[in-house]
Amino acid sequence: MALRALIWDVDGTLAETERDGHRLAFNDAFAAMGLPWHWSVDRYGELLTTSGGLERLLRDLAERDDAPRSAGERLALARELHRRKNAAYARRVACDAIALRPGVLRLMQQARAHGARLAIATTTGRANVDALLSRQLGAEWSDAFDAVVCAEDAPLKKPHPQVYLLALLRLALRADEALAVEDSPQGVASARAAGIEVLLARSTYFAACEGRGAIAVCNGLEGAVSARGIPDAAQVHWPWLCDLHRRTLRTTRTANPQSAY
Ligand code: XBP
Ligand code: MG
Repeated sequence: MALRALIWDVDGTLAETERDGHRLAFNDAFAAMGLPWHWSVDRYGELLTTSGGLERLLRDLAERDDAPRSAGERLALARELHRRKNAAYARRVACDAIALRPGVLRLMQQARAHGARLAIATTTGRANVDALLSRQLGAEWSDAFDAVVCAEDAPLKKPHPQVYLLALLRLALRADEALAVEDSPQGVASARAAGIEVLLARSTYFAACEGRGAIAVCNGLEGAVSARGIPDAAQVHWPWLCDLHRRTLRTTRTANPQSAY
């Protein structure tokens, strides 16, 4: 079975959007609402174990003494902050503040040149993806992708597999025909729960992630990448990924001949 699609995570994978994008935009929203709150780089790192910006706000509000006491008021406040955060994020990424990670464009082009398809599977909202990618890839960015699955389509956030299952459905592919590119443990768990093998390209916030569940691990697509049962490569490139995918399927089939692989 050939590798037919690469399914990309967005935040942390396509671009380092968290520390200098979403985090700063959350702080913009706190300031705009006159709240004396500020998420430091370290605090945001703690909060990133919760997927989803709204869910992250609700967690923080539940943990602070100076937030509204009732759950209903906290939800209303979190929704308004999240709305403002997304508007601030769009303004920030529109001025080219956050570039794609090195190697992303190259690997996308290689995959497409070999007839593979591209998809997006993200926890963030469509407007945030649009703001980032229209700046980085141009207004017609979505033409490059056969499926774009965002928070609006898959409300069950990673590590739930919903977003990846939906991406497979829209691509009309089986799990063993695709490979996910992720940066975080929640992302790896989400793709694996959908049966998809994962390349982990660690982002800054998940630099210490061991990569359990991923078939290959690197710190970036332009740097060295390692995987079990195949020689390391100096960078992540399409022929190496196809070789890895083929060997992985062969091993899985040998170990479990009844499996879908
Ligand atoms: C990462 C997330 C998102 C973003 C913020 O998504 O968990 O919540 O931090 O975006 P992924 P929202 O890595 O799956 O792309 O505020 O829109 O949730
Ligand atoms: Mg991510």
